[in-house]
Amino acid sequence: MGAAHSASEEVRELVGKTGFSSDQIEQLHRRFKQLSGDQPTIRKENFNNVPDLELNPIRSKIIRAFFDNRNLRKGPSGLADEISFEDFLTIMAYFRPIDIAMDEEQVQLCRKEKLRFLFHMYDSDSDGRITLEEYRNVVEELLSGNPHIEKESARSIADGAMMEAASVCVGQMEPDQVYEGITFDDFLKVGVWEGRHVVGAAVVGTRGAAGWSGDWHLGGKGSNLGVAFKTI
Ligand SMILES: [Ca+2]
Repeated sequence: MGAAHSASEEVRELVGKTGFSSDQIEQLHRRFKQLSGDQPTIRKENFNNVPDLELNPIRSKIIRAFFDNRNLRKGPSGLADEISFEDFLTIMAYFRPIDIAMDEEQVQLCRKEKLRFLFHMYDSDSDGRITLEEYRNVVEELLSGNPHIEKESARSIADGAMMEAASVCVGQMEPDQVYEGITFDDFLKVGVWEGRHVVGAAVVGTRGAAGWSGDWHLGGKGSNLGVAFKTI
């Protein structure tokens, strides 16, 4: 942390801004320093040496999510070249477990933020819609780690989910009508994340679910997205 303020003053400010406790901020700061090699910012290359990410089929999407201006709340599209510690906290906050002390409204808000983060992972060109191509892309990548699932099957899983989204959101379509893709509102309506596959289930989490029990986990043990964020 910078030299302008005392460290504790800066931690206090970050507690107010991010909702993390001062202990959590210090713990995350140690990880940030480890990752950045003691530099003030992290670049994409710094993620190359995270062992738990190495085998993750959607590794590139996870790393990209850290630099996505939408997730950093810095703009409607584009990627940042590097992120500061405060940016890092902004991203880590999406992975924070749903707190049992939250009231229903806060839980809904928290879930919506997580879903927005997830939506951005699918909507790779930031145009506000997940097209069939983008959806296929994530599902194929996600299932690529499983030798028993062929590319064709991944494709049909994606196509089936997309058709369902169209029927829920548009209803009966005319023969020449084209469904242009899932908007964020559609995404909330359709519930593509709910158990459809592990990205959604893991990111959204549920109150008290094992994957979210107080650790920086994205996904449970053995899941495709079993990224232990504690190693980040
Ligand atoms: Ca898109």
